Amino acid sequence: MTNATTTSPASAVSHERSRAVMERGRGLLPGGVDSPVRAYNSVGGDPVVLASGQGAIVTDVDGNEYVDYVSSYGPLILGHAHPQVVAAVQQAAPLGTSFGAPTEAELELADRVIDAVPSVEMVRFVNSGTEAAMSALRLARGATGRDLILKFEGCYHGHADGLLAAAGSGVATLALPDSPGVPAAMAAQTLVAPYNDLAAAREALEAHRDQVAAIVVEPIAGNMGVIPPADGYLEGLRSLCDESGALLVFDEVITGFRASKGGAQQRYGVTPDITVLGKIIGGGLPVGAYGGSRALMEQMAPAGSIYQAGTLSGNPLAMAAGTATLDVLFSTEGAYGRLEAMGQRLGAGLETGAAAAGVPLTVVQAGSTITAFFRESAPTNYAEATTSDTEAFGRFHRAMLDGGIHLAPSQYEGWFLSLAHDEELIDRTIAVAREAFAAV
Ligand code: KE4
Repeated sequence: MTNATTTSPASAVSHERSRAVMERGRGLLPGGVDSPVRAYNSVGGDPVVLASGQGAIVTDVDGNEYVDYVSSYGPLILGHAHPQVVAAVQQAAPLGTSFGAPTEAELELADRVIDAVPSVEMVRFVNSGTEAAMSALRLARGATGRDLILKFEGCYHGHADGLLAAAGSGVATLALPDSPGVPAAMAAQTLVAPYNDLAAAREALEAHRDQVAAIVVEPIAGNMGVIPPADGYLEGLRSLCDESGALLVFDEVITGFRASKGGAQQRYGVTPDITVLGKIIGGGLPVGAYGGSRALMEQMAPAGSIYQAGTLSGNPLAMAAGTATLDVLFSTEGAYGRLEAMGQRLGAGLETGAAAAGVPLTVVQAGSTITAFFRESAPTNYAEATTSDTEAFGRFHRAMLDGGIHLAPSQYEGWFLSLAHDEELIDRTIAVAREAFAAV
């Protein structure tokens, strides 16, 4: 098996089978993928097609191995195919893969989520982060009787129509569709303001007094690259919601159980009204969840009248994988400190390597997630993030891939660390990056 993580020159590494599979895939799936970012459009070249993962290592269909920092974009905080997660799914599957009826499995996971997340007294499971965010906003609209939503440029909350909205001409201007197929009327229910700008958020609320149902925010942004909240920003949003009657929705699909055991809301000590979750709570199986106070959540059908449903919601396999993931994560002594330390080691090594090659690079870290921005300083919002040198990132991405390091194919995604990463793999990544910066 050709091992890309050996010293074999990039040219010796074969990607023949990946290319053949992508050729077949482009005839069956739009762009050959089931989610756009996987197609490598923003970095160029052919994607590597993966065949398996074990711990922090993934193997492609040509047998090349890579240290993985995509980690399925966040769910795999334990690494790939953790034995206890695999065992949980293997034990659940022979009992039946879905029932469409209440099961104890969903209560086991609900218990753990409610116990860990400060704002959640009651939770509802769905099948993706998109579905969770969409449902959370329906709850906010139903509970407040208001229609408008305020979101922030560069924050992503899944692909529900009203959330694919681009900023209008000003923060008080209702948004425009950010994708064909999103009706203008849907986008016009959304206001978009710059992230980390409290004055802009206040202006939007004042221009639409008593009409905004919710402010929805990634408490640590992860979809324009990792961008932490400015000091006081989350507290300011909390106050704006208290003053205006809008509900505060934290989208913790990435940060939930990753930023800390209780997510970003625990790390920053700011409590939202509704929390959106996903990724880690499914251990790699399809899952999403939203939760909040009992008073709010019991407005959802059938306890209340706000409707949301799902054939596979609370799926026993996903519940088993999520429960096993949280049990291993919470029982691992010093897990979050270790993830933080590895993130710091990696970030420092990347910045040193870039400086030695004269490449402008700033690494931003939020716990176990980092982004290496190809720019001189850390961005504080989307407009600044998008001044990064994405061409340089593209060349870096390919050089890292040739060196056996698997990164998300976008400047605006995070590098996700797991408990399966260790100092040796981090140092190997830094060494490969040092060569890659020379190629940039
Ligand atoms: P899903 O519908 O993809 O499960 O979750 C949507 C979502 C909601 N909220 C946040 C903060 C998210 O980051 C996401 C999805 N994240 C992206 C990567 N940043 C998923 C990767 C992809 O789209 O393929």
